[in-house]
Amino acid sequence: MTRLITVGAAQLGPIQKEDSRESAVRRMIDLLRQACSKKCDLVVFPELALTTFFPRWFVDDIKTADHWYETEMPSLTTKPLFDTAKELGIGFSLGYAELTATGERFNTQVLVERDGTVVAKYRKVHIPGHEEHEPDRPFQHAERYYFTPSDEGFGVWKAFGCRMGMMICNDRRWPETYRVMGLKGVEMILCGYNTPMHYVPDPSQDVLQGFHNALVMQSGAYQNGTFVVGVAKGGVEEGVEGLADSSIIAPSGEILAKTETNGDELVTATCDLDWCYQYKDTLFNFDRYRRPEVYGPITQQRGTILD
Ligand code: CDT
Repeated sequence: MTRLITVGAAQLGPIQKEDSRESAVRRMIDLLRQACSKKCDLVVFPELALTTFFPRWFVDDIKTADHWYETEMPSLTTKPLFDTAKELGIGFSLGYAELTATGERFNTQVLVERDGTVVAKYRKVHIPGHEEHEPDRPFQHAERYYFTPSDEGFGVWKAFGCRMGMMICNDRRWPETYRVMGLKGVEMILCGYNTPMHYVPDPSQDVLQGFHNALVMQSGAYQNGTFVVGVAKGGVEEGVEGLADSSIIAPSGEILAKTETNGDELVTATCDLDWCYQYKDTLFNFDRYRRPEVYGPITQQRGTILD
């Protein structure tokens, strides 16, 4: 039987420092309603979708940043989003900063089914940027100060009649992210991102941001025979321009839908999951063609070792 999922990439424009979570939730509810009129089963929102991208500022005492984090999900503030999704019968995935009961801080994404139940939470594995204050930068990218890298790895969950995976922003640049999920049979990977157009350590990469974003997600989709849904928080947020270019990518690596603006915008695609097997069962038949016996260094060492 054909398995079809209509998915929406619900890009958000900027969320400024003074904007409330309630206003972000209202914007997401508006996108959910648009998604309903496009008959979506699932809507994907960006990384840190409830607040501004706060790691662009450093604070000496991290406890003074607690207000950026969620201690529960759903929370009082996000409940209207869960309620609307349930009312419309649409699932969603949403990124947020998580502060656990034991005081751990993760960059997290939640997957919610059409009946409003939480399927899974994924905590970001690859945390980019820096740990310390770097006062000479035009803006900070202190994610490594604000978030602990998760050791839980990459899960794949049965939901929406599909094998679903999640990754968050910088995770999408690492081929291991996709391959671990590929080895668990993933059919659709959901990814939110906040990508500054200006890469401070090497500004020559600035003009390539859109190219690199497409390059990594299209190749990850193709090499693992999976759909990838990449969703931005784009536009100028607190003076920092963020890449938009949200897209829905097929297992062939082709882009099926892509946003045209850098504001709140929904694009959708109906995904036939059988398409995954045109790649998983042929060129990328892992069981037939992979050679894990010669891939040892991938898990045994972190950095390059020169002879
Ligand atoms: N949010 C996030 O992971 N952004 C990174 C920026 C890398 S530059 C410090 C990204 O990979 O897009």
